[in-house]
Amino acid sequence: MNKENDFSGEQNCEASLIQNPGHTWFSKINSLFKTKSLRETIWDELEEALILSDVGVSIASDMIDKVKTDVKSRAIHDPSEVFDIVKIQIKSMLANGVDYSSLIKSLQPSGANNPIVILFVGVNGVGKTTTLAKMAYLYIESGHNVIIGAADTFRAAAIDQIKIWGERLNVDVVAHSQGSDPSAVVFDTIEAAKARKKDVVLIDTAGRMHNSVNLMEELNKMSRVALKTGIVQPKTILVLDTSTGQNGLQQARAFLGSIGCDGIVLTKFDGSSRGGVILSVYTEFEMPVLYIGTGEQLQDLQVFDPNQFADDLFSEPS
Ligand SMILES: Nc1nc2c(ncn2[C@@H]2O[C@H](COP(=O)(O)OP(=O)(O)OP(=O)(O)O)[C@@H](O)[C@H]2O)c(=O)[nH]1
Ligand SMILES: [Mg+2]
Repeated sequence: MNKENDFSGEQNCEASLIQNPGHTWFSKINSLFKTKSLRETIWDELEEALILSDVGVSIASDMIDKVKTDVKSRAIHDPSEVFDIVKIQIKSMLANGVDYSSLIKSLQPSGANNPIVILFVGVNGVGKTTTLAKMAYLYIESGHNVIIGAADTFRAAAIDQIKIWGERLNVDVVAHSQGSDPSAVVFDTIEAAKARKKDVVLIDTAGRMHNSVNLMEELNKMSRVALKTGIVQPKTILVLDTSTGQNGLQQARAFLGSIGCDGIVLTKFDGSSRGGVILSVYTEFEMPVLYIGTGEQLQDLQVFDPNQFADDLFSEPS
């Protein structure tokens, strides 16, 4: 992993992602090109393999068109050379010309008395609360002081869950009672952060509301309330679940509506056969994946480095 992109410490930098079972979704593509000559059906087989791993139909066919054009214009016949072109295409789609290090840096606190505030949003059960805890861990590891706001007031169990993470992390959790106004929790958490000299405010939100209030309106209100405390613009991290594939992207789009986000975390990458969805995230949200969740433990969050990731995808498992 690229250390420049990692403000968190060393713990998640070393492991090769290919060690992870989540990456079996690309092994089919690896095997397609292990032949002596290019068979006519290769493009259909490649398209099928991409779609089965949830790359998305239009992205898959677009990618194949580009590879085909390149192969034709350079008169390539060797399957391994074609495979190299596929890899280059995938790398460029993952990178999207995005400056990852500045995006990661934008999630760093800017200094005393002006804590960074991050709202974790996403549909039910995608892993918002767990991701918040994992990011809290990263911030703590890199020397920051974190406070958590329990703004998922929809279920009492959600408040208990985040309190348990707070105890494990030894971090204060500001909570109100079930059913209370999430924006009030946001306000109180930021005020507490200022009073207690915390520089990172992480806000857990609900995937649905206890009343008929539109969720988007509620998220907007939380942002407005945060701004009223005098801090800089709060950040929004969208959490997506890999195992829900293309469907999950559509749900998240409906959920977020016109609200943008400042970063995306793709959870449950471990063990999912739909990892190809990572190639569609940018197209859907115009925001790349910044982190990948690879398990249920605090350490199971990896900074996403597109080049390293693509190399890992195609390296032979040892
Ligand atoms: N394997 C795996 N499980 C994960 C990952 N992230 C979260 N989970 C699990 O997914 C389940 C749901 O996670 P939560 O963090 O509670 O999800 P949530 O979005 O906060 O859920 P709601 O608050 O109900 O909307 C839990 O069992 C987590 O342990 C991941 O990266 N990998
Ligand atoms: Mg939750």
